[in-house]
Amino acid sequence: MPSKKNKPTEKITASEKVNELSADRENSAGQLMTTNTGVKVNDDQNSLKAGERGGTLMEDFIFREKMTHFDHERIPERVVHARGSAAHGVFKLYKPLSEFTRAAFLNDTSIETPVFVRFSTVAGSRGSTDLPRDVRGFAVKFYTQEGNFDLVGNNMPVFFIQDAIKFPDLIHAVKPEPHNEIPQAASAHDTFWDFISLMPESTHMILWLMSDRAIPRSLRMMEGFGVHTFRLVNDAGKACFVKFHWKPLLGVHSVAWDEAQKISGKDPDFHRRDLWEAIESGNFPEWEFGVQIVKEEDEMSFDFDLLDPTKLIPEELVPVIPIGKMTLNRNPDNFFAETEQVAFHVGHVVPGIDFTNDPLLQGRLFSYTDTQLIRLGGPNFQEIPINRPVVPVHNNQRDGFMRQTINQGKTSYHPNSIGGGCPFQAKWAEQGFASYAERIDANKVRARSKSFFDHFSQATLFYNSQSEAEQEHIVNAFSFELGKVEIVAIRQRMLGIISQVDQALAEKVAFNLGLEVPKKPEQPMNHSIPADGNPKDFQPVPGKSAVERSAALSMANTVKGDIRTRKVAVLAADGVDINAVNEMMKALTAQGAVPEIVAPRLGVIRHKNASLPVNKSLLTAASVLYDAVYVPGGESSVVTIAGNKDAINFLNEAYQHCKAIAFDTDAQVVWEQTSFGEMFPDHGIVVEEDPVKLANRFIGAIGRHRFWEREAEIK
Ligand code: HDE
Repeated sequence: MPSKKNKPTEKITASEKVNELSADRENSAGQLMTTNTGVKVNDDQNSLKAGERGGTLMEDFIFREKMTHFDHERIPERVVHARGSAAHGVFKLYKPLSEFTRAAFLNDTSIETPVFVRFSTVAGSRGSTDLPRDVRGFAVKFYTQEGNFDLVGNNMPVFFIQDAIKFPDLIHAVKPEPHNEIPQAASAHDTFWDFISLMPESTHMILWLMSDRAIPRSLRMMEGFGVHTFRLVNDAGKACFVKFHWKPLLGVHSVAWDEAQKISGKDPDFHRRDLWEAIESGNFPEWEFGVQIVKEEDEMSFDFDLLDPTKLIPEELVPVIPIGKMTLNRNPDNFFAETEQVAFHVGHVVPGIDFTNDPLLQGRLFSYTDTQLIRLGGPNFQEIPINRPVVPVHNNQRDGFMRQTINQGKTSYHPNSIGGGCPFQAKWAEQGFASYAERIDANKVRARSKSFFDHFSQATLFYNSQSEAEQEHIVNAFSFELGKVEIVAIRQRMLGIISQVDQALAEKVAFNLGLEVPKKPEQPMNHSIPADGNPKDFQPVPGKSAVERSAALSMANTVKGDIRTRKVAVLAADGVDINAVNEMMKALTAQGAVPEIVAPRLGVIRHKNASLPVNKSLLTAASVLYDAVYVPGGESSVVTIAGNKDAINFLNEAYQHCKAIAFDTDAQVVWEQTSFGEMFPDHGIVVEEDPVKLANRFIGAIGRHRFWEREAEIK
C-alpha cells in the first residue's frame, strides 16, 4: 500500500534532463525549409526534370537527399519489448538511505532526479496492440548526478527462466511461429506452450501471466519490479541485498480478457493514448519507489534462493519500505528520438548499487549493450540525446560510427604523461565505482543450484492469494491459451504441471479442455537437462512456502476509491435532460473523472433551447474504451437510446465487463431493454431519483473499479 506521504504532486517543473535536451530540439514554426546542409529549398513539390515530361535528373540533390533519408528511416525494432510508450519525469527521495547505499540520489532528499520511463509489451512487434496477454516492461532511466542508473524491470516480480542461456529459447517459443509468422503478440500457440510444458521452472511466472496482471487497465495502474535481487553498498563498503518495487498511487487495476481482445480491435493504442492523455491533462502518473532489504547474513534464511529470479520475497517476510516517489510529468517531443532510441541496460548502475550472482541477471549484463549495437548502429549510442547522462563524460574511448563528441587533446590512453594523466581515476571517496568484493571460491561448472529446484510452492502461494474472481480468471486464461494449442499432448503435459500448483485449478482447466488431469505427472517433468545429465537429478523438488497467502499478490486488495482520469460515457440523444447531464458531468469532473457524451450521431444534442456538444458517436465509441456508463433521463432521449441497438449493446458489454452503470429513474426504459433489465441491480448498477445521491453513489461505484462478483450472475 502506498504510504501517507503519497499525496498527489501539484506541479512539477521540467527536469534537468528535459532542459538539457533543448539543445537538440528542432522547431520549424515560422522557419524556411532547408536541406540538411542548410540550403533554403525553393520547390519541395517537383523534382528536377529534363523538360516537363522528361526524366528526373541525377543532379537533383534536393530530391536525392530527401529520398535517401527516407529510404534509411527504419532501424531494427527491439528483439523483445518492441512496442513501447515512454514519458519524462522526476524522482524524489523521502528519506536518506545512507545506512544501506552510498548512491547520492538515494541519500539526498533535496535532489530531484530526472527520469525517463519506457513501458512495453514483450512479444509483439512495434505496431502490435497494447492489450495482448503479456508481461509489461517497466524500464526507468534515472539521470543521477553520478551517471545513469537504469532499473529495467517488469510489471511482474518473477521471470520464466532461471538462467539467461534459456532466454533465446523462451523468446523464440513465444514469438510468432517462424514458418508463417502467426500469431502476432500472443502466447496462445503451440510453440510457447510446448516450451513451457517442458520447463517447470516457469510455472510461477505462468501463473502471473495467466492472471489479470497481464492485461492492465492502464500503464499508470501497474506495479513495477526489479525482479532480481540486487545489492546495495554503503559508504563503509558494507552490502545488503535489495529487491526494487514501484507501487502506483492509483492502485493496480486490470481489464477483463474479453474486453482486452475487443480493445485490441477498437483502439490498439489504448495504453499509449491513456498515458499520453493523462500527462497532457496534468494528471501525472505517480509511483512510490520501495525496497525490500535483506541483510547479507540473512541470505540463506529463506525457503527459496534469493538468487533465483523465479521467486519473490513475500512482503509478510520482508516489508516493502517506501523510499521515494516518481512522477511522470512530460510527454516526449518525438517518439523516435526519445522512446525508440532510448537504450536501457541493466548494467547501468551507479556507486552504491551492485549486482548479485543471479544467473539471469548476469546474462542480461551482456545482452543489453550487445543489442544496442545492432539496433542503434554502433558504440556511440550513449551520445544520443536521450541516452546522454546529465553529468560530463570523460574517458579514452574514441571514434566509431556517428561520433558526436569532439575530444580535445592528443592523448586517448591511460596512463599518460603528455595529458597530465587525465582523465584521472576516481577514488572511492570521490564516488569512484568499485565492484563489491564478494568472495568467490568455486569450481567452474555448468550447473544449476539445487536451491533453485522448488518450482511450484510460490506458484501455489500466488494462486492461493488470489480472490475468487481472480482465480476464476486464471482458470479461464489457461483454458483460452491451452484451447488455442493444437497439439493435445502439450495441453496434457500442461495439465500435469498445473496439477502441481493446485489440483482443483487443473481439474477446472481440464474440464474446459475436455481432458483429464494426468493421474501422475508425466516423468520426467523437467526436460531441460544436459546431454549427460540423469533426468532424475533435474526434476522439481517439492517445497512449501513459509507464507500461505500474501495480500500484496492480489489486486483485490489494491488502492480503491480514486476515480481520477476514469472515462465515463454519457449515453444520450436529442431531448435529453440537459440539467441532469450537466449535474452529473460537474460531479464527475470535480472528482477528476473524464465524462464524454456519446450519442447516435456527432454534432450536438438538443433539448428545448439548450444544447450540448457530442464527444463521440456510437459509431466511433465503444464501451470497452470507458470505465463506466451513465444514462440520463429525458423522454425522447431515452426512447432513442432504448431503441438503438448499438447503445443497448454498449450497455450490455459494460455490464458484462462488470463496470459501474448509472440510470436516472426516468431512464429505466433503457435499462429494461438491456440483457440485465430483468435482474435485481447489484452494487455496480445505480438507479436514483435524486441527482446528488445518484452522482455520489455512481462515483463510489466507479471507485470500486469493477464488480467482478457480477460474473457469477452472468453465467
Ligand atoms: Fe530484457 N531485454 N532480457 N528483461 N528487457 C531487452 O534490450 C534480456 C529480462 C526488459 O524499454 C533487450 O534494449 C535477456 C527480465 C525490459 O527499451 C534485450 C534476459 C526483465 C526491456 C533483453 C532478459 C527484463 C528489455 C531488447 C534474460 C525484467 C525493454 C531490447 C537473461 C527484470 C527496455 C533492449 C526498453 C529489453 C535481453 C530478461 C526487462 C535483448 C537476455 C528478467 C523492460 O537486451
